[in-house]
Amino acid sequence: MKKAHLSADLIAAAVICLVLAYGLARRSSAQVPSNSARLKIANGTATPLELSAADLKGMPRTTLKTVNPHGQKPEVYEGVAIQQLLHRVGVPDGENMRGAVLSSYVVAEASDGYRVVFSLAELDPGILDSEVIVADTMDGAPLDEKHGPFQLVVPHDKRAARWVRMLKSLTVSQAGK
Ligand SMILES: Nc1nc2c(c(=O)[nH]1)N[C@H]1C(S)=C(S)[C@@H](COP(=O)(O)O)O[C@H]1N2
Ligand SMILES: [Mo]
Repeated sequence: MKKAHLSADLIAAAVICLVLAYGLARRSSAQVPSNSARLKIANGTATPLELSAADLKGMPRTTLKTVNPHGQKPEVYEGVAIQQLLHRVGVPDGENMRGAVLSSYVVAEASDGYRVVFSLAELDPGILDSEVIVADTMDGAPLDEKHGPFQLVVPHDKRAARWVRMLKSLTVSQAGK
């Protein structure tokens, strides 16, 4: 009889341990590591691209030396030309940037909810010397929490308002549709 009690206690203790361990495991898996950030790039009904920081490092890279309108000294940004990224979701370039495409626009959204718009045409180097990039480093170092991991750098703008920090997504849409 005593033996039966003991094993019931043991089973209860084991169950409590399992429940605690499960709870701890869930808590730690809920903490998103910072390197899991994804940049989403969407164009209409096509499957959106979800790029990791490593994906971005593996694409053709662009380096830009520019002065942040709110800073004084030149800064060197490195990342991927926005046109490269848009191309991956079917945005045309060169001579194909014509017709209905010219009524399309990109919404760039940040993780704090900040959003800005660009027309597709103003992001096309064949139309404008815009040189917009999605940067992931500044002066050789990864962007800090306030700016990164991804940030738009918009050298042709006279104010920094469209230098979207903490960039989360780029979404292409057609005006009036
Ligand atoms: N995500 C996000 N990006 C943003 C903003 C913002 O509020 N949220 N403000 C913009 C404006 S108005 C300016 S002037 C610059 C300021 O950037 P800084 O703090 O690096 O100077 O960020 C731009 N990018
Ligand atoms: Mo600003």
